[in-house]
Amino acid sequence: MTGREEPKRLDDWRKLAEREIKRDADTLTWETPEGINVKPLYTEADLQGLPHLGSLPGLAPFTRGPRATMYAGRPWTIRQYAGFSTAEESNAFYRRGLAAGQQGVSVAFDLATHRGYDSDHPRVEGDVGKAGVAIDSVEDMKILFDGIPLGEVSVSMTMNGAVIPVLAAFIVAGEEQGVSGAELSGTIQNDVLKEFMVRNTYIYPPEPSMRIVADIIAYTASEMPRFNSISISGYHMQEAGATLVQELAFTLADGREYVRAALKRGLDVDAFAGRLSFFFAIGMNFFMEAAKLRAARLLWSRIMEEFAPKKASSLMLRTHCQTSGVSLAEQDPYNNIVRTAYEALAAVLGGTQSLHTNSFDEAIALPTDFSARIARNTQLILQHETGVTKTVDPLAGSYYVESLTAELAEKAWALIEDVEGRGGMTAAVASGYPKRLIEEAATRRQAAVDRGDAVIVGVNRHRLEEEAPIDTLEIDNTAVRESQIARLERVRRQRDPERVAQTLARLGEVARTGEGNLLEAAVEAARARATVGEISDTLREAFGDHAAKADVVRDVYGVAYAGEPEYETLKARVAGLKTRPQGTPRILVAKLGQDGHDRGAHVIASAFGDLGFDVVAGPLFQTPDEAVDLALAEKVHVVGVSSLAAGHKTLLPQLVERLKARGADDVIVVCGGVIPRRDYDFLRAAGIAAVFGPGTNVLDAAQTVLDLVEGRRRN
Ligand code: DCA
Repeated sequence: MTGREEPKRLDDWRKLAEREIKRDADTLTWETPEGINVKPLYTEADLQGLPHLGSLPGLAPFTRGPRATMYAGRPWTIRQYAGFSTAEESNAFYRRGLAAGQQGVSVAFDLATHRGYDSDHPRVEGDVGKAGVAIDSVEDMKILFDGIPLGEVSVSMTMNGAVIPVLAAFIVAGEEQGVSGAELSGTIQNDVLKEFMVRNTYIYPPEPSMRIVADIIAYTASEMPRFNSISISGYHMQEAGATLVQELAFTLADGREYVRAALKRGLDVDAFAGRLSFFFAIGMNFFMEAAKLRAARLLWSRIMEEFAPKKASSLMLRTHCQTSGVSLAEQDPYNNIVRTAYEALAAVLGGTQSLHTNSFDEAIALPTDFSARIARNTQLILQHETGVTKTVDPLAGSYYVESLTAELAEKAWALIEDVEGRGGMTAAVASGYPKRLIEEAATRRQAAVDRGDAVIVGVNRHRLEEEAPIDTLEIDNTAVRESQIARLERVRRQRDPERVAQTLARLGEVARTGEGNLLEAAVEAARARATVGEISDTLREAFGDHAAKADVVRDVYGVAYAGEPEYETLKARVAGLKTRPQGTPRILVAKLGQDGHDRGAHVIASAFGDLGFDVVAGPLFQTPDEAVDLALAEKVHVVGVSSLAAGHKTLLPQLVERLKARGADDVIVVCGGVIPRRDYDFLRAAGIAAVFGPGTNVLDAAQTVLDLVEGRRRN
């Protein structure tokens, strides 16, 4: 069919279609959260005038892939993100994975390490070894990679806040394994802007944080040419609720900002641009996700053209992808295997270089050997059994996917320009603009799920009457902490204290004066066995700590529900309390420990606020004592703790105890987030009035909290 004949034939199709469905064919158009109207039919006419068509893989602008042969030449890297408990346990887990077909390592650190605290620091009691592996010094790092040849296996490390001490410890562990910096291959995340926006494992304020990024780019460009200096990440934005357009735009705008920071530091663009890498989430909107990666490559080459590089590889976007964590459900968890497989296929059809597939139990706990095997095999089966590796960019030319690629690129470009108009990403992040857009999108998404407009099988449709429990991994946080503390003490006993003091003093000087490279100075300190906490504290003294302000988005959740009887009834009940003795119900939405995942807390704060509750949004990283102080000062009826990083069994009982000790046992404590069912009884026995696991309908949660406030329910 030629383009010219199309309009007439399309009319015929429309008539036929409307006869089939007995309504207007336009009612089949689906408006996605990105604001893209997905039509039921795409034709050759949709390709007309698309500016990006006709390119080839391996050649700029790389829409069809960064390599000429893509997976036909070499399949993507199966790189599973993992880490928990001690370095010994994580090392054994990596070795089992590599023996079973995994091709690269990706380290998950615990939150104490992320935030630059040694395992013996009092603020991290509930966090050590929980959501990742605890690393306090080079000695831990050496154990982590024992028997894994660092010159051969590439290692990615998700580290942003404490990136200087952790990368320094990695470099020294390599050295002591006989592998020089020049031989090390891998990636460091080192993407701090998205930490301020969504992930929250920052330590220092934005400006010195950007200097850290630039120093690492400079150091790796000269000393570690095989190492990717940064992994510019949209993943956490999508996890926090961003639409795909927001994820694309903010990630690429972040990338532009890092390039500017490196150039400002005097680097030549071609000296570092080829080692910038990216990281995207792959959710359930299958074709849109594949198109997103194609659009990302197209837009990145457009952005990089501005800096006039001479090497074509400087225009190239290479990326890691991870299947979406938020798309997984606690309910009917084996469905997650299927979700992950579809997402993996979308990532591969989009042309990812490296991929992590989530384990089906990740909505609830850390993966077991069994769930990790299925996740790994999901990729091995894709690589070896399906034939998807045989042809480069197989979706090219699809009317639908090419249209989506163009539309995503166009919409993301408009948002990138919008950010540019606000002075670039650092300024936009400081103003809270991207964070606000993402939170609004997250709140809208939650409302769509709660209303059943967005279907999740096993959660809001086809829910099982009874869930069979699954085996999940539990970390004995106290035992890990004790063993870390014992090793820390040994390290401190065995090192030369003078050398430690000297190297830390030098690091402090580099930080204060701006002369010299922070990573270079930290490598010296790591060689002397200065710990992650000591190196971070030295930088804290020079740079200060960053504290974010907690804001509550208003009138998004409520708007999505306006007129719904259930919502209106609840709102009336809340309003009715105003005139009763206790007054308007007040809730503190609290985050305890180093867990910075605040999407759930924001959605709850926003929804409860719209329902008429007085909401106090607590700051991140509170100790139980600090949360109690705030609860009493604000005279709240309820403390709602959002916990996503497994600290609940340590921190929640402490919170209840502290409230009691202050004579405030009438304050109701509830919690929600990633909390395995097996912990519910424990928490209830510890005095938690209600537990809301993943997939809880927000209105149900609000109703329970209201019942508790009205004294209708007692646990
Ligand atoms: N033919 C020949 N060589 C190829 C081909 C091909 N078709 N495809 C890739 N290669 C080469 C690459 O050039 C590269 O070699 P180089 O480093 O010397 O240039 C090597 O094979 C590895 O391939 P690559 O595509 O770079 O894959 P990875 O090493 O896995 O790196 C990347 C992927 C996204 C760049 C990296 O930043 C990464 O691994 N990120 C992971 C981030 C992460 O794990 N985050 C966790 C949340």
